[in-house]
Amino acid sequence: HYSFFQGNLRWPSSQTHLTYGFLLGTTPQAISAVTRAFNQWASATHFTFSQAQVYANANMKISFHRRDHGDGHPFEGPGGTLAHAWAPRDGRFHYDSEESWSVGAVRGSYDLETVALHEIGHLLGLDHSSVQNAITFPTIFSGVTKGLHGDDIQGIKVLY
Ligand code: TQI
Ligand code: ZN
Repeated sequence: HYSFFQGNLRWPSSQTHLTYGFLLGTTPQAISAVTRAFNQWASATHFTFSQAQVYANANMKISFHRRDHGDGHPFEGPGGTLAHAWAPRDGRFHYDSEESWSVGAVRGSYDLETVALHEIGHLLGLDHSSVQNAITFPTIFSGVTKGLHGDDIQGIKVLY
């Protein structure tokens, strides 16, 4: 089953449109993959999303970093944490640039879009689910893709 962060952190119910932005230098492949992930969440929830004109003004900010990147949660190189995102309404979503990333299922690499689906779940207020096929389940394998699950959608419905 889905779960929420302590305090049921969420975006204001009146704010159904949220914007996202990419740090300058983000690759077009990553931008496309994350955009597809936002589109998946939009088609299954009451949210709509668009890319902010100005990165600094975006509700959710996506960037790639390696090792110590100043937020107190350093990446540790290949392996370990792949990406992290914060609960509402922080908006930060960081990928570990030292992981092997792919678009789609590629042996030994992590699918950018699948990981974005998971991290956007956190950005919207979902903590981890106990349902194996849920995108918010706390395990993912390299070389595979995953989509949204009814449990994730139900979680958003209940939270909002
Ligand atoms: N990153 C963890 C995650 O996103 C960071 C984390 C640990 C976390 N504990 C948390 C975030 C509690 C929110 C609440 O879960 S990760 C997956 C998963 C990671 C893990 O690199 O381990 C995915 C990144 F859970 F599916 F395996 C992406 Cl899809
Ligand atoms: Zn997670």
